[in-house]
Amino acid sequence: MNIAQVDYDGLIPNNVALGQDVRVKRALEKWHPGYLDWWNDMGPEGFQESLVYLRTAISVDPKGWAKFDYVRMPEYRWGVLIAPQMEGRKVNFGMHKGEDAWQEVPGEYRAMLRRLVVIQGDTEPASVEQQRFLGKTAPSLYDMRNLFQVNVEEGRHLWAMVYLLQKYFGTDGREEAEALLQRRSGDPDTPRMLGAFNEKTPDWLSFFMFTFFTDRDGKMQLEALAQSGFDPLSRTCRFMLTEEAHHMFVGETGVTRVIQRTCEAMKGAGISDPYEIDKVRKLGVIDLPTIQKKANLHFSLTLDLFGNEISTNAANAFHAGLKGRYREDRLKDDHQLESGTYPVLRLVDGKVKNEDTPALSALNMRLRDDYVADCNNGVGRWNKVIEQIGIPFQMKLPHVAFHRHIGEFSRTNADVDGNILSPAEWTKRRTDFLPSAADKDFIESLMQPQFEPAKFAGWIAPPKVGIDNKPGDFEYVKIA
Ligand code: BYC
Ligand code: FE
Ligand code: FE
Repeated sequence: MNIAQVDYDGLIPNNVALGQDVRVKRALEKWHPGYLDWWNDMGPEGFQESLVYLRTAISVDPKGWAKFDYVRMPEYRWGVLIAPQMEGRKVNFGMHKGEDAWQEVPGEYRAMLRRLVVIQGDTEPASVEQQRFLGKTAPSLYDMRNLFQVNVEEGRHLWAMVYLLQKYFGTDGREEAEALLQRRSGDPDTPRMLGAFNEKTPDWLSFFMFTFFTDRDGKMQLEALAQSGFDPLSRTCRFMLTEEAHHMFVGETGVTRVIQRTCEAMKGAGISDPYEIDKVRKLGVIDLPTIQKKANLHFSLTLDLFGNEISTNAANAFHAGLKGRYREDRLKDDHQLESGTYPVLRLVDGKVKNEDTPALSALNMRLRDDYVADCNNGVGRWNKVIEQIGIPFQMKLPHVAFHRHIGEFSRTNADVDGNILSPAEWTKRRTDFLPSAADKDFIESLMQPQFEPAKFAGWIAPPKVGIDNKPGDFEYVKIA
């Protein structure tokens, strides 16, 4: 069978020849009911019976891989899809550089590889759990549909990692696959593994910030894992990245539409000072300084997901050929990094300073730098909208030392410009930088559902074009 075609005949759509792999097929079929229980318990609340206009992958050919149709979410065809094998692919970095890429797990790297797959897998259901109540306050059916699209695809990403666990990691893989259905975002006893995935996503501005910032960490990590010398992981991540592009789109256009609506409302009311917060809020839109605070929060929480700036784990994973740099294959150096250095931002005697560090140890920092650059491009596009409407305000990423819980800056307090603050100053000024209880209450007051086709809540502009080129009055979700 052509790898680009997906086999839809069995219970589990796939392009990995599951039909000929009885052991793994059975293992996945056994895991399936638990997955559906999880989806029904922890997936989008209140809309499981609704018909949602969703895309489903039918091929892994980048030119035409998805079809759109109305689907009830629990009936979505979650499947195992991987990108085509590249003939003669090699390990492209680390000590095994130049050897044939591995089709089986190298014994000596089993534990390291399993940990990477489990951590990646854990984030996917976590995000669904974090977003499960948002359907009820969707600002439009268009947005609701996009939320559910992201949710079902994060569900599929869990399937992607579970396939790797079941196929390549034997009994312990099976146990990890079960555990992925047991942990719960924010649960004090069985939390999800990484910090940001235990935070709340309480409102739609948070959702858009999350898909802008946190799904973008997903993109960076998947790009790094797509470089892996373990070929099945590489191929899996390559296809996940195709889906991830839409998540970026939802975040970027979501925030842009909020900003646009605010600026247009200000202009209409003749308010030019963005800091006239009460006046702006009276217009029923979110003032720009509060949008900035939400960005500060989600950016800083997401930076923690890159781990410690200086990390032996990261060095080991690179050295072993398991996790590369962002777009490793396009970089021009020796791809082994045994000798070079990389500048790492550190806290030295209470001051933020760059320090040259062995390049291998600094890989988390490097990926984070690439991430920050990618975020900045998006922020630049937000600012174009503000500028075009003519409001004197610029969105800006906070300093990387701001509001951190992992790494170099977790033991200090910094403001958004990276100035170190005393604990007392931090407490006093915290709500200058991060949403206050009053900010949260205000945003919550705006979160009134708008479920009529073609209509949008007053705090967000309509999108430029519909999904799948549908007209403006298209009913993206038929609510049951
Ligand atoms: N929270 O050596 P270090 C996505 C732990 S998002 C809690 O610096 P390393 C998605 C760390 O585990 C992408 N703990 O760690 C987005 C370690 O503990 P142990 C997810 C943390 O390994 C939106 C210790 O601190 N994928 O896909 O270099 C929606 C020492 O740390 C945290 C991946 O992350 C934290 N934030 O870096 C849906 C890829 N940070 O083992 C989906 C796989 C660190 O010593 N993961 N620790 O007990 C990795 O590559 C790395 O494990 C990490 C951490 C980058 C996460
Ligand atoms: Fe994902
Ligand atoms: Fe995503």
